[in-house]
Amino acid sequence: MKIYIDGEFLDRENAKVSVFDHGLLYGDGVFEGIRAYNGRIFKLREHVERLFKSAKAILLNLPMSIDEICEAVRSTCEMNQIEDGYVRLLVTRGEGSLGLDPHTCKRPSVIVIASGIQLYPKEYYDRGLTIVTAPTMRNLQNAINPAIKSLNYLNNILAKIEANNAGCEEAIMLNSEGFVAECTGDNLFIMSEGKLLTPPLAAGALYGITRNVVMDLARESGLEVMEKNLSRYDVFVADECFLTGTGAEVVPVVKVDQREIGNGEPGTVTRKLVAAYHDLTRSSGEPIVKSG
Ligand code: PXG
Repeated sequence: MKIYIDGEFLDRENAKVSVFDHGLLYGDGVFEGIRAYNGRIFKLREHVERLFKSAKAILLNLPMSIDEICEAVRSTCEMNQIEDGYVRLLVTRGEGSLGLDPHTCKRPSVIVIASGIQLYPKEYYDRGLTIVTAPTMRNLQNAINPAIKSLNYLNNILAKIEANNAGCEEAIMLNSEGFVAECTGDNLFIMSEGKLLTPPLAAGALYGITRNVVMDLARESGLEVMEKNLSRYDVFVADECFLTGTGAEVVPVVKVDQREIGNGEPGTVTRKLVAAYHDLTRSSGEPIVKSG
């Protein structure tokens, strides 16, 4: 395995960052999780553009252009002969002093790790997930805005631990007003009265790339799609519920806080979107090996 760090490819044993890197000391940095399917990187540019927005929001000037970062991701996949895989792209503030002032950091580090993918068990898709609401709420918009995909993921990690303690894989996170924001690493959708609904981004969600793709796919299939504030009640009484994310793709939810959703089985619209998303991932994307 070769890992990309600041323009060099290093063996796993030698791929290291300094203990003075503010990414480690303070979670000061940003990241993306990207998938490759069939020798192509899915929505590469969208992920890199979101990385730039996250970096801008934390006043981190990337030492490379969007095209250069796309190329670093592609070449790391090629170097590791990735066909189907998971890519972690991250930028740390870089090495600095022990104090938290980022001005002491000399240069941000760009790291790309391309690995094989640990797929979610097939039964999650066949039978659907059981989830709970986490006691830990989503960060406030004026704290670390949840749209920033920062290296400080403790907000989500706490909620993930709460999900695991309840015997679940995922948990709904509410915002400070009590509306559904999203899950710990996935956006949330429901089907209600024939419409596909998802919380607006202002409810405190990540601007999910899978969320966008799924909204487009649903609209193309003739469904009405709306962003709407959702309460836990709205989720409990929904006809269908599913989550979207790069790792999970589209995954049905059949039980929330002990309430069965719909008839307790993955819904028909959900199943269609699972299949449509699957097809799109296998038929589009940035080729890893350049032809010609
Ligand atoms: N919300 C949050 C908080 C996320 O971190 C998503 C939604 C889905 O966004 P995309 O753009 O992927 O559709 C994410 C991203 C993992 C893992 O290993 C997944 C994410 C983040 C970090 C790790 O499963 N999901």
